[in-house]
Amino acid sequence: MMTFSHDTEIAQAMQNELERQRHGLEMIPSENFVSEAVLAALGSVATNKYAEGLPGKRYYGGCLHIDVIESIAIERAKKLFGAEHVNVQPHSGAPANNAVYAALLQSGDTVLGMDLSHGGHLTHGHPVTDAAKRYNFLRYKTTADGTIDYEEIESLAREHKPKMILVGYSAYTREIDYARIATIAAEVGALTMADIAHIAGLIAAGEMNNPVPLFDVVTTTTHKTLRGPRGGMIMCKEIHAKAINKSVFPGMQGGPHENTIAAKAIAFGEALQPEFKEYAKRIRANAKTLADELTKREFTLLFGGTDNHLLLIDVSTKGVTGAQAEVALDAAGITVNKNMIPNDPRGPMDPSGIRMGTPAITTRGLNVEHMPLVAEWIDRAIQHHTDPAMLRSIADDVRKLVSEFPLYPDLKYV
Ligand code: DSN
Repeated sequence: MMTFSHDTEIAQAMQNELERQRHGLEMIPSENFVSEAVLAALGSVATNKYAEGLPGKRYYGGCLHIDVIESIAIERAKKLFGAEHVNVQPHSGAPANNAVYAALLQSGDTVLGMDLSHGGHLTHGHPVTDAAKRYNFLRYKTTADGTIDYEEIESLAREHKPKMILVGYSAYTREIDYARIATIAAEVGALTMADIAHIAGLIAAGEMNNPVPLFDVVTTTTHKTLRGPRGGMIMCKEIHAKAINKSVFPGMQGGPHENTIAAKAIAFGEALQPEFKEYAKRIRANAKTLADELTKREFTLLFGGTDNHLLLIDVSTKGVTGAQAEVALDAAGITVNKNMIPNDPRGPMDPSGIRMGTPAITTRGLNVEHMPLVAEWIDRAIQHHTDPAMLRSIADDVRKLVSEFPLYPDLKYV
């Protein structure tokens, strides 16, 4: 077996990370556990190869086999999402989004995207990003009852005539009406872009609406509900293919990470199997049941619940801040992240909310029958957030439950 156990510093830290993943409930909605095949591809010899360019048109010799790998990744992605054109080279979600902007926009162009605190993403025009300096992002918000405000999008679109309308979110829990967005965009002559990073696996499995047939361009990461390696991907109409390819390379990136592309191909192959449809159904069922169980325990769920894999919760109604809840849950063996909520009066380092999701615990093997217990632990940890003994005893119970679902049982770094 190939190993780096001779590098004791890294090996020990890696073993510690493996144990952390094994012994806790991983509930950050953007994380997951890849298959052993995906893990093996990431550590494969494909990492040695430079392959700037695209399959069949490379700037380096020796790309014969890499071309096979990348072509399979592209074909599988096309089949999964019904895409006309796919570029699998973006290193991750943010570079994928920036490559799309560079391909399809001119400096100063107006883009409509959702406000971060209402569920959007930093790369959708938050003022701290580079893209926000280059383009004129207008940010729409959700309504008071917690749905996307399509009427606001429509009126902002009519008033400002954006070059692009952007949907797809990282903390929004409801289904998206892509057809309605496409109609608004057609009326004002805007391009349509969806960032499906969070829900790509649910879309691939047919569990949520698919924007790919309707939209000009769709970006995603491959490591969230899609359960692949950390990485990005762009899907688009054939008409944009050339501009997108050029923008990824040489516009933004150099050599593609072919080990990651091999891992993407394997993950897409897994997502094409019938078992993946069952997995996606279970993710949603777990999220819905957890939402119901937390609501019974008087938690305040934003957007009135969930249609997808994630929950956004206002923990201020429980007398704690998002950061306090995150720290307490961590001590109880449950990993979530603090998160802004719509119109949050608090700041991003200690907001009013937490965000959690079910993709990783579903991969682990938990089902709806486990969700009342998970909700009970979350409730107890937050109520007793200043009681280390209580938090430790929850962590012990968590550890007992997850040990029934082994994670990478043969893996060992030290
Ligand atoms: N950082 C990711 C998330 O957690 O949602 C999005 O890029």
